[in-house]
Amino acid sequence: METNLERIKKDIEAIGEFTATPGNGTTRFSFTKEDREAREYIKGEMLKAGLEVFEDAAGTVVGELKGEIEGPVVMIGSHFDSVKNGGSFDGPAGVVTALEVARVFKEKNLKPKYPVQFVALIEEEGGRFGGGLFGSRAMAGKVTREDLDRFKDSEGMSVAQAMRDFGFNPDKIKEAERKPQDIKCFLELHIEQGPILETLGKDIGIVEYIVGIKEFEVIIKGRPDHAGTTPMNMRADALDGAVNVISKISGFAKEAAFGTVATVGKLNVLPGAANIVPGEVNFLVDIRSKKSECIEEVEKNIVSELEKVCREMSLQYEVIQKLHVSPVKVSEKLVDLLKNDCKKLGFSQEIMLSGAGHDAMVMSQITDIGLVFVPSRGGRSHCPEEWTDYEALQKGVELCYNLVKEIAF
Ligand code: HGY
Ligand code: MN
Ligand code: MN
Repeated sequence: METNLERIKKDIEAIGEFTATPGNGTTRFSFTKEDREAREYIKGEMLKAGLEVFEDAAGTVVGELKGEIEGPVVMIGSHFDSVKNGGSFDGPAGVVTALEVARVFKEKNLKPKYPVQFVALIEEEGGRFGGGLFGSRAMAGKVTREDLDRFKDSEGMSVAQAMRDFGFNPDKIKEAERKPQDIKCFLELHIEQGPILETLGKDIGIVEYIVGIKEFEVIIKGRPDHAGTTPMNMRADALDGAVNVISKISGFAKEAAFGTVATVGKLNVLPGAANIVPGEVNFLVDIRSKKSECIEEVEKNIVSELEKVCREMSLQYEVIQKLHVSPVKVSEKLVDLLKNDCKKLGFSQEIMLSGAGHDAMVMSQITDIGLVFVPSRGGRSHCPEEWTDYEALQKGVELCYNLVKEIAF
């Protein structure tokens, strides 16, 4: 191996320290103290690797190795934010891959023809503001200045305000945009976050398709009343309505077939007391499928169920779109290069569908993408138990190093 296992391990452990929930997984939301600590570490490692370091207008950290020519750039990286109480590998495995590739380029004094940009993307998970894929969507020109006011965290702080408090100017968001001619390709290594590679005993997942995702918030409004004195037939119970709808959602996903999945991962009941009939409920719906029409079908069924239940129970509802990304086919050229490189390196490989969303799916809107998976122990992710053996991660890093060398020269 030309990459260095100890450095890979050190990076993952160092970045994993930057969490708001020590002892209970990684919680690293964007524009927070933990974000600051992680980005300063990453910038430090990029500088040591001899890169020119800057942050784009969205807050993504970029390290650049100049090429013989001005551009287009070869880009490699992933995100450095996390979900709440997540693991140390989701995102950082791809950032550390970029750092290690940069170091080996420096060690070997490699001067590429094309500039190479090593990136740590911001707010992929949407853990703080909802939606997600923020850094890559900003690069793809899909984030508007209005979005920065519209998306808010659980304290009601907008992305724009959080950016200003952190030292970024939200009015410059459009400067983060890259044009297709600016980027030669985008390569991302990510943990699989599922059980397939471990079950099959394979080293590397080469992703061919990434599922489409639709995420939206549902707000149901009824009437808060006294829980003791209000007869059942005189209530406008927002939670009663919500559970009627939510209980149908998994059935809608199963009916849609093609591996379509739907999840309600967050539910708030207001005002939230045992002796008050819930006056308002809001919940988040996440629908994914490799077929767009399946996503539309599930959403349509949910909205018609909302219509019916709210009419029958004298409730009102609102649906607020948070994220919509279509299914993505990964570039065949990069898939073939990855297949050949795996063979050359003696790594076993599995061609896969990604059920998780990744920045690569957004970058596919402006450039060719490659997405490499390494195994997740027990298929677990988005939890403190998330783990990938360092030797397994290093195989993915080694593969990416070889691919970047092939593309950038
Ligand atoms: O939700 C996802 O699939 C990714 O982890 N953001
Ligand atoms: Mn994730
Ligand atoms: Mn991720």
